[in-house]
Amino acid sequence: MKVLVVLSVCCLSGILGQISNKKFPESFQFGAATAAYQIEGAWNEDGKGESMWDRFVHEDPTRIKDGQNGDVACDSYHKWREDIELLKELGVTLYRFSISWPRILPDGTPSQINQAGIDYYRTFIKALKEAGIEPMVTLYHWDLPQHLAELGGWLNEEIADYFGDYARIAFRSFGEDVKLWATINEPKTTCMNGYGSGEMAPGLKLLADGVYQCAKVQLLAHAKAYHIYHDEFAAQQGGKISIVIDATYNEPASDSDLDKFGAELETEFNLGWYANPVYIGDWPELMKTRIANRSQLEGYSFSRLAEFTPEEVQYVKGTFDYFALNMYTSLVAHYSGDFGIGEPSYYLDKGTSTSYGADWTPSIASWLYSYPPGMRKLLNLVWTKYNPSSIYVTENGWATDTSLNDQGRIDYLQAYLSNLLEAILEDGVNVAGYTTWSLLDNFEWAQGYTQRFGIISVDFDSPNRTRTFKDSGRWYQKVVATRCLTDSCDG
Ligand code: PNW
Repeated sequence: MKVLVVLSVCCLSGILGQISNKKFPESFQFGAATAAYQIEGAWNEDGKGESMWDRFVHEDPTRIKDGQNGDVACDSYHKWREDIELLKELGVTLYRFSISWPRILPDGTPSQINQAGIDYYRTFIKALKEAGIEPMVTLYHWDLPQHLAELGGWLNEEIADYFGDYARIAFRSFGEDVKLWATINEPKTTCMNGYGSGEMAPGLKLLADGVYQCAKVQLLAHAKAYHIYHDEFAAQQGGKISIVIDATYNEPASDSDLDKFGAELETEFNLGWYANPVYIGDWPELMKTRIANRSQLEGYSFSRLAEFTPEEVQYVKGTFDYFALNMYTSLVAHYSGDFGIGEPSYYLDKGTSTSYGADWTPSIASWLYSYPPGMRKLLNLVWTKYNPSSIYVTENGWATDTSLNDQGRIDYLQAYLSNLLEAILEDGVNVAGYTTWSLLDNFEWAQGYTQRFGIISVDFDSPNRTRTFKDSGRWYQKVVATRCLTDSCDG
């Protein structure tokens, strides 16, 4: 029995790697993240307009695994004081949350400003700052005003102009107190799930072309907000602004050149798709050539990849003050060979297939596996390829059931943070902060409340939406206090 225990400890640490016992630098900011639709509730209170997520869940509840919605969610619209108390108890100095666009502009346009919505966020931001917590504000975390969805949503280039008007109002209203802005959260997930698989709002299945158009419009919208901030506000307000990009680390399935190419394709069609236009300029070359070739063979006289004009390339290029990275999982990438010409699709354009490592730990979310070295490898890739002055890991977390004893989440966070720390100390990557996903259990989109990401649980059966620390919340609290991932750190 004893032998067995020793064996399992040895091998587990072999897979997970050693946990660093160095300290996080004093300047490193620990935080937590949430998003408006997932926590606020109050979906139609105090003048808030309807969002495309409100419409999506109400129109057909079977779209959500448990038939639930975000009408009440964590009720953070009313319970925000309690949320701030929890952040204080955790000891974090950074809180990433999002503003609901239709809460301040009910139909998405500046023609009607909902003062109650402005007041809500203003009060909240002031209270955060009084508590010594820096707000990191995302302007768009997937809750597009329904009126704009009806104009074509992220397929209509004019939405970039509407986004600019909204962003200006947000900078003007909150910019005195907000020094870290993020324009759009995970444009890839919005485009792939909202306009590709149809699993998320607005539920469209346009894998041949809609996904590319959506990417272009979101990048133009991001760039518009960036330029408005820098032209009209930055000199006075002195903040930073960027876009939040989600990415996987992609490990080649074998040492073969083809699988290495498969991993490169996977990276360019995911991370590069959004990072290249912003950090380098234009779509990745591999995407341009592959999609143009396939479009031609399919009979199109143009590329399905919604190309940028040279002016647009310049307009989007360089629109970042830091890199905001969401990182959860890794993939093993195989090159599939060029697919034959059939129904046009992003997946055929990409030409890869992916799987997960045999020794990676699966979570209850089908897409999320723990492979901690992926964090260090991806941070290095982002650092060297896109050359930002700093990186914030704006989301990273683990899905579990409702249990408060969430050792699996502790193991995941500890190993990922250890790899993040090594990227800082050993590799010289400037990771300035980390906001774990999530402060609270919340509405997990198409999965409803069946998958929990919080380090603090929420009782969705109680009208009080009672919050309770999980084991991982207590663990994180200690890490934040000691800046150390183990029982005792060097120095
Ligand atoms: C993020 N993937 O989405 C979102 O920003 C959050 O709103 C969400 O709750 C959280 O992750 C957990 O799902 C992602 O497939 C969705 O790699 C899918 C992936 C990554 C992030």
